Amino acid sequence: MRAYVAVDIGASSGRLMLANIENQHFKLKEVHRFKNGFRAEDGHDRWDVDHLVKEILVGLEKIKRMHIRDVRLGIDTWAVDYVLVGNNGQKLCDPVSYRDKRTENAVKVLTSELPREYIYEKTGIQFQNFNTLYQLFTEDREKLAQTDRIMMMPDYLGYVLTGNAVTEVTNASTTQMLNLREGLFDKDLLHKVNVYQNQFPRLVESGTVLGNISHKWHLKYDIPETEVITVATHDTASAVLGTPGKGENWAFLSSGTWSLLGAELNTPENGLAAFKENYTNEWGAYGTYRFLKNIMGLWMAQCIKHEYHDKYSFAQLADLAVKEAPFQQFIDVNDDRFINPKNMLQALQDYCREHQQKIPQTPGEVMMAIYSNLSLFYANELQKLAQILGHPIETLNIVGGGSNVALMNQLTSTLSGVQVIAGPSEATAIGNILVQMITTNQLPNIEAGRQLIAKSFNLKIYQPESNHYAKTLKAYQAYLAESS
Ligand code: LRH
Repeated sequence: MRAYVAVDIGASSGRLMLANIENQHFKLKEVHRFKNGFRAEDGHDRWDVDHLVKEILVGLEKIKRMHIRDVRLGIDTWAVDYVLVGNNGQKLCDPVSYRDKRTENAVKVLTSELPREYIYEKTGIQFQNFNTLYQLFTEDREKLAQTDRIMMMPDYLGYVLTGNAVTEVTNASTTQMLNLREGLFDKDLLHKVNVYQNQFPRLVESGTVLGNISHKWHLKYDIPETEVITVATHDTASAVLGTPGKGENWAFLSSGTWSLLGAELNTPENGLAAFKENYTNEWGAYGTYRFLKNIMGLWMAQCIKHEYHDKYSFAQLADLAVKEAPFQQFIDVNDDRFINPKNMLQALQDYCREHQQKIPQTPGEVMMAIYSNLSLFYANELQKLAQILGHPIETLNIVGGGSNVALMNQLTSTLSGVQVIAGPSEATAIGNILVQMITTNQLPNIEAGRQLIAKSFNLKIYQPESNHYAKTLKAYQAYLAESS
């Protein structure tokens, strides 16, 4: 039998996870973990993609040493970033990170030439400076002219490994360049940013067999026979697939570097209310849409942990936070200054100073400020989500690393009055593997996959603790309205 492997690469780390179904339970094991991050080079923050390819192969070597000879493998990464490939099949340069400053004003400039309503009506995608549309808008024109192929990050990794090039839709939709109605790249938007349809490899759905890892890699690395399957290559798409949501009225919160809060829909929702609230309709696997809002997420905590020289683990930071009182200050966590500040702690404290909010000082105070304000933001967005969709949200499924932070799960449940189901923390790798299993007929469909997940993982349930924060949420909403 073949083993299933998920390669799940986020902004700060990547890993290879080995999975299988044993005694009707989904089993998952981490076999390799490596660091990721961007660094300054040639005036931009860039990803080291050769490092990512190498680490995938090193992980596969470990798997072979476990006497596994036959592997199926899917790759997911963060969205929006792309690699420019020349006509010799090689990358022209290392890709620029979406957090790079080059797109700082790009939405403003581009939408002064093409109206927002026009772009949203076509794409249903939220306006974020870092979307591929704006990255290409600010891209080096000379480089673009030399570009044979524009490849999204996970598609590029699959291409380097197999030699086969595709553009997978869940990730491609985050470019803000796909036309919702036509199901293809939108010609007007491509034209606006000086690229051509034929620079993108053919669009494919999640669950397409890409091909085997090329012979040349077998010469360099002692790896198993490996067939690559193009899964839901956008990590958030995989995370939503790996969320054990039940019934009709559940929402998800994929809580990692970003917090992505929303609902899975069968038809996109790109009406006026969604436009005004800047909700997005990213394409999902199996004809679904991820209707969601991007929230700054644990990125803030990750940066601060780093700035404390990694003296504390995340668990220790959470323990310090619990000792502090919540809601000592209101912070709009989606303020642009937090996207890529030189120093996150400084940015947070400056924000509080400028907005006459209490300045958090100790690690516990700082972490509590982040956790309580993320929870407030989630509760506020849950209300908006219910309003836009026109039905109440009964359950919020929190998945990803952030689902381990009990404090935030409880605060979110109490603030929103919604039951929270936390886990699994590895939803992204799980969603990646579920698509591989469906593609290879090990599972009939995603519903069966979600049922399997619900019974295989220990999910934690949080109920609202009376309504003693109802006033706090109202005050926070008033604060946001006033300060925007
Ligand atoms: C999360 C994520 C998110 C995108 C962002 C760029 O990792 O993919 O869905 O908006 O990164």
